[in-house]
Amino acid sequence: MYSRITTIDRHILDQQRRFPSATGELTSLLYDMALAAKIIARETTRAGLAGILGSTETSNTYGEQQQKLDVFADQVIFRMNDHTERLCAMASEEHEDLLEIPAHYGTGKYVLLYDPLDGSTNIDVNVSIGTIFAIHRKVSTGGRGTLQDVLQPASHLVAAGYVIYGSSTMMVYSTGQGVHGFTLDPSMGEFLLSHEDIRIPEPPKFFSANLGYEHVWSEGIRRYTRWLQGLGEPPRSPLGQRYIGSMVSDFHRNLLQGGVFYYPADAAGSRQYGKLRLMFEAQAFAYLAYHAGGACSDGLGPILDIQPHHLHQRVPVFVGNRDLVARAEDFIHRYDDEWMAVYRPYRERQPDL
Ligand code: AHM
Ligand code: MG
Repeated sequence: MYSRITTIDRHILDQQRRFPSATGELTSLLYDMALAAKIIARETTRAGLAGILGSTETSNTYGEQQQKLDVFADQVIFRMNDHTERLCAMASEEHEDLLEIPAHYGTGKYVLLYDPLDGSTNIDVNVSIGTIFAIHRKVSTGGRGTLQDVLQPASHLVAAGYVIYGSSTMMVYSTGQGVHGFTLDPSMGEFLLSHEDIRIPEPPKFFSANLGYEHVWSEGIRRYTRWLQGLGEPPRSPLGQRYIGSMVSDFHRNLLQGGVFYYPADAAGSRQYGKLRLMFEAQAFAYLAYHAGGACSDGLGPILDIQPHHLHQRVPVFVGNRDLVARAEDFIHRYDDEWMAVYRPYRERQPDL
């Protein structure tokens, strides 16, 4: 028997009550994300049956092939939010430009950034995938949202979260007052509070990186990896290695069990700025890690503090237990001057608004 049952709706409302001046718009926006998550969950679990699997003809702004479920999830989130008058604009990883609110609808004081289905190359092999979202407050002065509203550092976020479509569907979110996880009961269609006030545990258990790329990594990243394996200086006990290749799942596991996930830049070659997207992936995880007692860095400093310059900006990511993230920065600062000289100007570029 449960001792206390809390739905996500009630939890979001309880959080809002802590801010007497809150108007309820953020609360409603989070409800809508939970509803979108239920619709996407329904389709991801039925994907094989519905014959929806496979690739569409189109590709996204990175030239990568889109899966049909990406398109579906992208549209669900957009349509859920385009007419509510809570948003001034949206931005999705699947679209090159800012998504404007249709002219016949009013606008509101927030901007929503989302990656509708991250890790979508895993869809065809039944590996967990996820939706990532982040919410900034409108800062521009006109009626409609602009790039200025989107290109804000993660330290300005008012909320962020993700949904993981795995052995069960979970939604994890924060509005800056702890990180909370909810598990979907499919029979009731309700997200129920299952993980209250998540803190990244100590000691950490895992490191998560694609070791297949070691040949393109810098000296600092290679030494860092050996250190995590218990083979470097200063001595430490080795961590286990786990890598799913679906960032929501890798982050989620480390959030609950302790560890570090990293997707570094290549020392040279095509990914010298990393692979992951600052606005659609890294900002949300940086915010969640911070509010769960952890840290997130691009190897030079906190991702929370990076002033974005481009909607589809790339960023190296190290996220998880604080000391493991700090140690990555340490190795990079000691061994990777050459790479830093290439990356720093990109990181510090000013937005062209
Ligand atoms: P995507 O946004 O195109 O799905 O790519 C992001 C995903 C992350 O979920 C994951 O951490 C990473 O790509 C895996 O990349 P790789 O296969 O290079 O290890
Ligand atoms: Mg993605």
